[in-house]
Amino acid sequence: MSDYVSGLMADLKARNPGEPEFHQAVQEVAESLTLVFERHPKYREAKILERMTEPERVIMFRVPWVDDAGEIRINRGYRVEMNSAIGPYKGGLRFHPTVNLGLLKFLAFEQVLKNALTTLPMGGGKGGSDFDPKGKSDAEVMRFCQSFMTELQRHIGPNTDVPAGDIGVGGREIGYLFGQYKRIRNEFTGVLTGKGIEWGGSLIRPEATGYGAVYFAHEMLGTRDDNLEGKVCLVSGSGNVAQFAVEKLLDMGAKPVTMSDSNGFIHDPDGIDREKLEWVMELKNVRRGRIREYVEAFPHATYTEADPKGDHNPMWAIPADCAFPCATQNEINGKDAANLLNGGVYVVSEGANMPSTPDAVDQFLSAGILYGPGKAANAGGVAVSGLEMSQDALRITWARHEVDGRLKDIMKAIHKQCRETAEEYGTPGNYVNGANIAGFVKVADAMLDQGLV
Ligand code: NDP
Ligand code: 2IT
Repeated sequence: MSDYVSGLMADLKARNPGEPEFHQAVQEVAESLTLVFERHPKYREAKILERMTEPERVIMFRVPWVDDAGEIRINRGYRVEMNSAIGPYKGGLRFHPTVNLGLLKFLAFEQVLKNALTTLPMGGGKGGSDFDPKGKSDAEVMRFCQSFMTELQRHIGPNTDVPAGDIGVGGREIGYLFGQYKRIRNEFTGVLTGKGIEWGGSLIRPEATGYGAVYFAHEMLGTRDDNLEGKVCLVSGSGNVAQFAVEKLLDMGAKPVTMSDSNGFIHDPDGIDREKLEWVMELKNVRRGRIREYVEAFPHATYTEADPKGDHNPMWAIPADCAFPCATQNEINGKDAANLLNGGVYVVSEGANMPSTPDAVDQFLSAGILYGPGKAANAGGVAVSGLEMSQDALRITWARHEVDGRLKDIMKAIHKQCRETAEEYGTPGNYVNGANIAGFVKVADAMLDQGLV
């Protein structure tokens, strides 16, 4: 690490104590940027990275609501408006008990660079709450969402800040949030993405992140004259991103064999086919059940309970060709990475944000496998959110094949930028450097153009 980067990191940690995920995300980017700062001292002199790591604005607020038993509950709401150099703040909302300011700063920081890679004009932000939708009734979720939006609405708008979904926030939550925004502001605008198709949503938005991560893997394999046909794939998670990653893997002729949730994973050596996937979608999206129920419906599969005290996740030790982590941050540690490599995995395409620890990333890079980091590989979701904003502004709806075609082109363009940038900076095949540098340079140049703001 250069003296400049170690100084910057020491300062960042002192200014932002107790935010380990934020430190981790910035450290990885700063290390990639050493190569840029050597060639272009102007970014260092203008303190671009120091400015990029300080949110333009953070909003924190009380979210009071009443549960079905009549008891008053208090949660904390957040919106981190990180960077608006290339467009309105854009990024998801996460509802999960682990949400805190540091976690959202990591996600918002990643989002800035990711959005820059999409080729669309979107700045970066992230928000959410420590509210846990699990086990809550629809009425409770609605009351929470209405209270959350009653405060958030004064800070967002279709040209200011456009939230969307993330963990714990799907179509149901976006619906309740949108309804309350419309009611308070008396305007029907594209203030959120991931909306229902009959009320301003875009076709392919629910599918986009999972599909995009598979398209990205397809592009990476293409550089080795290879493809996904017949490949055994490990997928983690069973939410929005995981479900549509599995669907697209099936379209591509691959064989997905695992899915998981925070309680454990299922392994189906026969492959999760379309019928089984449909069953999982019903389980997760309608019944809101647990993945362990899969083995009752499909007894050839096995279920392994997660061991919170374990030093690794045995799912990543299953022999396979490709891995698609689609659950959460830091779900692949150093031991898991070693197991993946030992098990024959040579493609990792990240549907989740920062699912691999720094140790895991180092191992993937040293092994020279095709490793697509989240900010490139999962950018398809926010890219189609950008397309949803365009359709809302034009008051039109594009056909499914039109949006899917644009998504494919965008994933191809992201892959090309990462690849060419990695090469330009002397680290061919390193998509981490490629993504970090290409995303940074686009935002940094816009910041230089716009002066010290
Ligand atoms: P969902 O809430 O739909 O699904 C999340 C899945 O991950 C669930 O299976 C959940 O299990 C599991 N999970 C969540 N937290 C943990 C945890 N701490 N440990 C183990 N498993 C966990 O969210 P999404 O599918 O939307 O998001 C998944 C990942 O993709 C996240 O990292 C998100 O930031 C990223 N992402 C999402 C995009 C989108 O468009 N939705 C876009 C780009 C990235 P359980 O039900 O037990 O909680
Ligand atoms: O992490 C992400 O890119 C998302 N959760 C999607 C953000 C969006 O605005 O669609």
